[in-house]
Amino acid sequence: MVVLRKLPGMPGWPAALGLRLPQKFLFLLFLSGLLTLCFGALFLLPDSSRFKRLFLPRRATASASSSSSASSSSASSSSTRDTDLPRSPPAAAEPRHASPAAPRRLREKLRTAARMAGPPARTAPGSRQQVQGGESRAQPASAAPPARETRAPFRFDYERFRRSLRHPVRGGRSGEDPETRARRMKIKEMMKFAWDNYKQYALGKNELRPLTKNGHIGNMFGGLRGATVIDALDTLYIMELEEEFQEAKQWVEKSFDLNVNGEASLFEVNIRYIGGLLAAYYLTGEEVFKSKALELGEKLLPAFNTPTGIPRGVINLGSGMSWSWGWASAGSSILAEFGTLHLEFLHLSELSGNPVFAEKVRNIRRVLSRVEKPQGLYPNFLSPVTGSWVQHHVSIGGLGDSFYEYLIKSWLMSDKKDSEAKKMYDDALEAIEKHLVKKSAGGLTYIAEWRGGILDHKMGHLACFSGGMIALGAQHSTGDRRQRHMELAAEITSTCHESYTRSDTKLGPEAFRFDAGSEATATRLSERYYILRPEVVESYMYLWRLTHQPKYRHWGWEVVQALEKHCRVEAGFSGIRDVYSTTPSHDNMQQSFFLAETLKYLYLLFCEDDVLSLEDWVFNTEAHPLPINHTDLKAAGQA
Ligand code: DMJ
Repeated sequence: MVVLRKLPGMPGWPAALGLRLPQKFLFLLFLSGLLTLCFGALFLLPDSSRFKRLFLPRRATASASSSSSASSSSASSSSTRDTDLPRSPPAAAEPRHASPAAPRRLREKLRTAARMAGPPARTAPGSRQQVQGGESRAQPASAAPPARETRAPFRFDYERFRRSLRHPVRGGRSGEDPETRARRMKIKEMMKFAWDNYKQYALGKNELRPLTKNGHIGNMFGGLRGATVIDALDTLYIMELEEEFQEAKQWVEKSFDLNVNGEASLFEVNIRYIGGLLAAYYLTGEEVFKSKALELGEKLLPAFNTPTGIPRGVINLGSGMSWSWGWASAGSSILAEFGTLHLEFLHLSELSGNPVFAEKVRNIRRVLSRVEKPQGLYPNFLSPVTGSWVQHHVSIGGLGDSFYEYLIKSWLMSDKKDSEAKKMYDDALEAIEKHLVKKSAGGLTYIAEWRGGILDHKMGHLACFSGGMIALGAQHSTGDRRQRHMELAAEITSTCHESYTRSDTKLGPEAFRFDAGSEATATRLSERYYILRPEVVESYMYLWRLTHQPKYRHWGWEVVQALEKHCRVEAGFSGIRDVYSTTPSHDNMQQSFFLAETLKYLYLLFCEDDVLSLEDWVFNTEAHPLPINHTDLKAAGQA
């Protein structure tokens, strides 16, 4: 106690008061008691958090402070994981200057002002933001617990989500005829065969090479492995291939390494890996799928660091550096790539409580809704620097396709709240109907491509998904429009079926044309191949569910038979090089989307409608089911 030390030449101040020894002791005792009381009071007083900050380590003060920063949600660092979440999100917390000494009404006002000031970086269960549907709405004030309470990090309420579903995910198993069941079982056997061979010869590689019986890694996924495992998870689960699902899950737990350093396609990683992991989580509730999806999602965020926020197509998953595809004109980004992130990114925000993912895709929407569209059409190439179109090529097939798909599905996934997406979809479809939909001399309806105003009378296999999409969208139109769109969907699907029936293998070519006397056939050698693509059976599945016309099941069964005859080899399924040759040569590749999409859509075609019901789920463009946000049940507290 420095103050009591006797200074040279000066009497000590207790002595100066003329105290004797016992009195001195009593005085010292009293003084030390007083000091202890004062010091302790600093901590006991209600508004003592500032003093605490002076004395306690920074981390321990997190729950006492109401000052978590919105910018902490930034993409960049691993500090955005659940364990590091600030415990007291600002939207629900009191502003720093609102001491309990302030009158209650003033404190209420301050709390309301804080809530309206904008979304927090993170949200806690009591103040969760609705991130689906392009909206960000705070829950009512009554849901927010008092600011000073210690809160747990954000946790997605999986049980609540499951209660919000209207149908059991694998359906109720009623009312099916024996033939339908037998066909479904056959498709399940095909899935088991595809998986078993992948597991035996290529587990951990991206795809199986079924002729040479080894694995293929490729360069699309930036060093990530196991594309077939991730793509197959939900199909295995839905088909009740329990043992195989466990094998796949174990691989994810033990061997799926995200610390890779390579160039990945943002689009492919998103639709296959993030989509596959999200679907596996929603179907099973297994945390490993969620945490891997979120970790991977954060690795994709640097791709959005461009002047417009439109992401570039390629990203190094290790360094975060990103760039545009070398083949994309003038460093542009591709419509079908940056336009196919919305569904997955909204779910990443929903599951993490971190709005950064949703903000990224809302910004893409903003740029697209503002840019001028030639004749109402969306060209395929956009500059991420200027936000303007780079080339006027429009296609509902490759380079454009899933952008349109994600507009209508964003609206559906938002429980029909995202009206901006619906309007963009309706307007785009109107322009497509007006400028691109044509009828061939032989009466086949098709959707042509558009190059600066000149039509290319060609349809890619990829464009055949549009029959299903247009039928899905038509369900929510009325009167003439609904009928017109259902007819268009059926006609396009029928044209795609023609592209199959007109080949010798009964499988369709990569692209088919309607010029120089050809009708739904490939005219170039380079367009005759079939790589196990799903788009045609995808449309059969939607048209079946929405019309129940038996022809769609018949057409699907034709595909099953053709796959068995021409694509099944000793160790898996392979694509073929020429659909017009009865002795086709195989390309030695079992694509991961064959397990994710082709076999899943075929299986669903022979299921009752309540298996992955369209009332509960939308399929991402890789056929991974993502749940619809049933806001009515949530609002009513039934979920
Ligand atoms: C899949 O990866 C997806 O369907 C994507 O949208 C387009 N191409 C393949 C399948 O053909």
